[in-house]
Amino acid sequence: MSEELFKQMAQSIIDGDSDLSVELAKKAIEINMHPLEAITKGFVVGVNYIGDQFGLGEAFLPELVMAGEAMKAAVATLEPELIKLGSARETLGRVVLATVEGDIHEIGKTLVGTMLSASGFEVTDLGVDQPADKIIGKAIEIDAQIIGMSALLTTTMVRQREVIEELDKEGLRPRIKVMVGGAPITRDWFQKIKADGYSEDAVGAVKVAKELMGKSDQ
Ligand code: B12
Repeated sequence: MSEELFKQMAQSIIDGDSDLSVELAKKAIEINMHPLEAITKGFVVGVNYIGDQFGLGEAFLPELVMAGEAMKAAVATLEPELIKLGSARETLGRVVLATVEGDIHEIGKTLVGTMLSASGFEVTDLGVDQPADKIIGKAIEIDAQIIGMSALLTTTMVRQREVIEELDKEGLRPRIKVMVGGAPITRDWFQKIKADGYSEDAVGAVKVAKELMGKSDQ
């Protein structure tokens, strides 16, 4: 039963059918499927497929855009459920989250933000295409302990390093810790740019953020 639903979810993204992806997300809620399971085993499979096809030249920009919209709509439908299931008891820390300058991919970043909020972090999500000075300025303004940066393009991941270099120059680390992620981000890259934390998915992002706050046992 779930397997069939996962397949339909993936297909709705591949077809760029937002109405259907929202309907399937609602169905998942109805049958008490864990929202993260619906995202990772269903919808993400579809968006990854389209991404691969695009990379191979077998799918084109309009299809990528439609798939992105359908994915965004499905995740937005599941977000309130993720928040409800969250284990928030106290404020674990303040996080400024952004997709770096030149990059407009927001789905993964938003999912990381939702999971962090659901787990008790106060998240200020600046959105996409955010330059270093905006990210750092906001972190200072709200006295954030963590900056989380998403980058989905190999051409924009270098922006993560720029923010870290700027923080170092201003003497703002280790007061502000930096966590990085996004599809092209690897452990190698994270070590190379001397970030404080890295995760390849939203569940791992929560774990890393807790570790950075010295609260890994919660
Ligand atoms: C959907 C999509 C789009 C949508 C985005 C819609 C939106 N509102 O976000 C649109 C159509 C706008 C788009 C545009 C482009 N895209 Co695009 N896109 C994708 C696609 C298919 C899926 C991305 C996605 O949402 N995945 C689902 C989410 C849940 O996963 P995620 O983002 O990876 O996030 C998870 C983790 O990475 C991690 N994470 C993410 N952020 C963070 C942050 C922190 C702090 C942490 C700890 C963890 C973390 O946790 C998340 C949740 O598990 C990818 C392919 C892929 N497989 O990644 C291509 C892809 C990223 N795009 C690509 C390209 C080339 C483009 C364009 C340049 C195309 C063009 N010619 O115009 C433009 C770039 C525009 C720009 N300036 O940014 C390439 C990048 C290639 C490269 N080597 O750089 C990819 C890989 C496709 C491909 N195979 O060629 N894209």
